[in-house]
Amino acid sequence: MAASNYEMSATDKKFIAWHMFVAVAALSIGALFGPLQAIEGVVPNLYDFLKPVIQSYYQGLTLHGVLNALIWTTFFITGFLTLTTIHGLQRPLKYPKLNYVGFGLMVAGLLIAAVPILLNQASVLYTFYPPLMASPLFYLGLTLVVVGSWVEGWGFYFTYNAWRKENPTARTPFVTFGGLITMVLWQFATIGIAAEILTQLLPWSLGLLPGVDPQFARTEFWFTGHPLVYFWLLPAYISWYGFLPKQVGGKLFSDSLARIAFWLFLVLSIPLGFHHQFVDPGVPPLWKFIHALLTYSVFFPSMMTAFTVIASLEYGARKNGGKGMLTWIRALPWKDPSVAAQLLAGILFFFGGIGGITNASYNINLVVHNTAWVPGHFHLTVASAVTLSFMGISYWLVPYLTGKKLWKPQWAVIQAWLWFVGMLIFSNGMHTLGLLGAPRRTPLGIAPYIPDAWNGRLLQNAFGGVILLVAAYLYIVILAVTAFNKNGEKATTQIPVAESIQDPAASPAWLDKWMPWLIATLLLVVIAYGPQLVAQISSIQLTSPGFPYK
Ligand code: HEM
Ligand SMILES: [Cu+2]
Repeated sequence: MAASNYEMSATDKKFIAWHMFVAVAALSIGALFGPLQAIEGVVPNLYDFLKPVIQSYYQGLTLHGVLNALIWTTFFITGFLTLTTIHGLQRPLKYPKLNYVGFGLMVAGLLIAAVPILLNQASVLYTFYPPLMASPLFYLGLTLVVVGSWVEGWGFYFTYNAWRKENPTARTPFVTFGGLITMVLWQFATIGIAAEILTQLLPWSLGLLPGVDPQFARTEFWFTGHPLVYFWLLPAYISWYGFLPKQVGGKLFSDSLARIAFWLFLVLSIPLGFHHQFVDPGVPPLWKFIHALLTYSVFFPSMMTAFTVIASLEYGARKNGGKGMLTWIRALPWKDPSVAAQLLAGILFFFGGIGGITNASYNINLVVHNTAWVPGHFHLTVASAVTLSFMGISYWLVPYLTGKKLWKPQWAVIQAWLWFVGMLIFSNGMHTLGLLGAPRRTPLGIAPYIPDAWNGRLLQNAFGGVILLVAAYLYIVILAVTAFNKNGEKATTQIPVAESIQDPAASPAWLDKWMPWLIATLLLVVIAYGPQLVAQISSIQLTSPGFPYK
C-alpha cells in the first residue's frame, strides 16, 4: 500500500515525539504510586515515610489516577492520532500552528493542575466527585487539557477536509477514519465534564456558588466517564486492526467489519453512563435498566473486533507456516516486542471484557461496587489492553520518530511479559479481594482490623505490583535510551500499515459518510439521557458546601 512509503517531515515527527515525551514522563511518576498502593496493604504506615513529599495515601492516589489514566493516555492518544491523520492521508497538517496551540494548551493545563495536586490542595482523586473540593487551579488545569485536545482535534478535521477536497471519491484510509471517530467521540463525550466543571465545580471552588448538586455532578461526570474508556481503547483498536496485522505478516481480515465496529462504538458508547450510578439514589431504576441494556449492546462491536482481529492474526500466522486449530498462535512473531506486547494486551483484555459484563449487570454490580474488584478490572483494560498496547506501539513509533533502532529489543520482549505476568498476579489478587469484600480507595495497611482471608491476597497484590513497577521502568528506560542515546544505530523503520484482504474501495459508501452516524449518535444520547437531564436539572439543588481534602 502506498501509504507506507509516505515520509513525514522532521517537524511533524518532532511534534508527535513531544506528545510521547509528556505522556511517558507522566507515566514515570504516575506508575510509582501504583506499587506503593499495592505494597501499602502489607507494609503498614508506609506513607509516613513519604512525608513531607507526599502527605497522604489520597494525594498519591490522585497523582496515580490523574497522571496515568488522564495524562499518559490523552497525550499519547493525541500524538498517535496526529500520526494516523498525517500518515493515513499522506499529507501534512492543514494548519500546523492550530495543532501547536492545542498542544500548548494541554501542556499549560497539565502544569496548572499539577501545582495544587503537588501541594495537597487537590487530593480529590481522578474522578473529583463533589462535595470533595479542590483548588480552582485543578479544575482550570483539567479544562485546559481537554480544550487543548479539542483544538488538536479541530486541526485534524481541517486536514481531513483539505484531503477530501483533493480526493472527493476515495475511501478514507482506515487508520485515519478510526482516528477521526476517536476524536469525535472524545469531543462529544467531554461535553459532560466541561459542563460539570464550568457550571458547578469551578465557580463553586472560586466561591461564586454557595454549593453544588453532587448527584447531578456525578451524572455529568459519567456522561464523559464511560465513553472515556472508549477514547482510551479505540486507539489500541486502530493499532490492532490497522497496524498489527501487517506486523505479523498478514492483512486486515475485513475493512468493512472494522469500519462498522468503529461506527457502533461511536453510536453506543455515550448513552451508558448510568451503569456507573447503579447505587445512586437520584437515578430512577428504569433509566438504570435502559443504560444496562445499552451497555450489553456494546458487546456486539466488541465481539466483531475480537473476531476480525483474531482472523487477521490467524491469516498472518498461517502464511508464516502456522498450522493446527490453535497452534498457529506459535507462528506469530512473538520475538518482535511490539507484537508480543499487543498480543499479551489482547489476552489480558479478554479477562477485562468478561469482568466488564459482570460490572454492567445490576445485581452483581451490587456485590462488586466500590470494592477492590473494580480497580482489578480496569487494570486489565486501561492499564493493560490500552497501556500495554501503547507500549507495544511505542516500540516501532519511537524508532520511527527518532530514526534510531530500538535499544535492546530482547529486553523489550521481557518487559511485555513482565507486565503480563505482573498484571495476572495483581489483578487476580484485586478481583478476589473485592469478592471478599475489601473496599477500594482505602489504605488497608492502617486499618486496625482486617479479615484473615484478605492477608494472602494483599501479599499477592504487593508481589504483582513490584513486578509491574519493574516492567514500567524497563519500558521507560528502553524508550529513553533509544531516544536520547547519541550513538544509537540508525533505523529505517516504516509505519506498518496493514492492507485489507477485502479491497477497501469495495466497502460500502455509507460506511464513509459521517452525517447519518453523527445524527444517530446524537439521537440516542437525547433518548437515553434527555429525560433524566431535564428531570435532574429542573430539580437541581445547589446546596452542598465543599469539603476541601486536608
Ligand atoms: C505500575 C503498575 C500499577 C500498579 C501496581 C497499580 C496499582 C493500583 C492500585 C493498588 C490501585 C487501587 C488503589 C485504591 O483503590 O485504593 C490503583 C488505582 C488506580 N490505577 Fe493503578 N496501578 C498501576 C498502573 C496503572 C496504570 C498504567 C493506569 C492507567 C493507565 C492505572 C490507573 C489507575 C486508576 C485510574 C486507579 C483508580 C484511582 C482512584 O480510585 O481514584 N494504574 N492502581
Ligand atoms: Cu462504563
